[in-house]
Amino acid sequence: MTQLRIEGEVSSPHTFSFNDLTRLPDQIADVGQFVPGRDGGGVRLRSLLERVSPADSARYITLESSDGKFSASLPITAVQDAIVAYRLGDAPLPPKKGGPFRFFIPNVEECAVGEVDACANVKFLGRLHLSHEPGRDVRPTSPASHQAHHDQPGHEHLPKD
Ligand SMILES: Nc1nc2c(c(=O)[nH]1)N[C@H]1C(S)=C(S)[C@@H](COP(=O)(O)O)O[C@H]1N2
Ligand SMILES: [Mo]
Repeated sequence: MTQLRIEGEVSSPHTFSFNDLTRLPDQIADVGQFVPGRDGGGVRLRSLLERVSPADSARYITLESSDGKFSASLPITAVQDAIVAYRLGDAPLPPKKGGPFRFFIPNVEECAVGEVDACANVKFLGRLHLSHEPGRDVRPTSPASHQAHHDQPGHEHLPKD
C-alpha cells in the first residue's frame, strides 16, 4: 500500500497510510474550495507536521515525488496553509489527479516566478523531508525551461475536469 513518509529534522518521523490521514484533524472536504478547478479531499499539511513535531532547526520542507524525479524545497513558513490531497470520495486519490498524494498551495503564484509557485504543487508525493538548509529542488525557473518541462512526454498538465 502506498504511504507518505515525513522525516528529517523532526522528533517522530512517521509514515502515513490513507487511513492514518483520514484520522487527522483539519480535514478539507473539497480542495476545490481553496484551489479552484481541483477535486478531491485532503488534510492540512500542518496536521501532519504536528504529528511529527518539527525540530526548532527545521526551516525548509522538501516535497519529493515517489519516483524521485521531481522535488521542490520551500520555507516551512510559506506553506502553513498547504493541503495534502489524498482522497476522491472514499477512495485514494487516483494518479490521474496526481494521487495517491498531492500537494496544493492555496493562492499560489503562477509557475516559474518565485520561491513559492504552482510548480511546487508536487504530484505523486512520496516523501516530505524537513531540514535547516534548502533541499533538492528541480523546478523549472524560467518560462522557457518551464515550457520544456511540460513538453516532455508524461509531463503534460493533468486535465482538471
Ligand atoms: N511529480 C511531479 N509533480 C509535479 C510536476 C512534475 O513534473 N512531476 N510538475 C510541476 C509543475 S511545473 C506544475 S506547473 C504542476 C502542474 O500540475 P497539473 O498537471 O495538475 O497542471 O505540477 C507540478 N508537480
Ligand atoms: Mo509549473
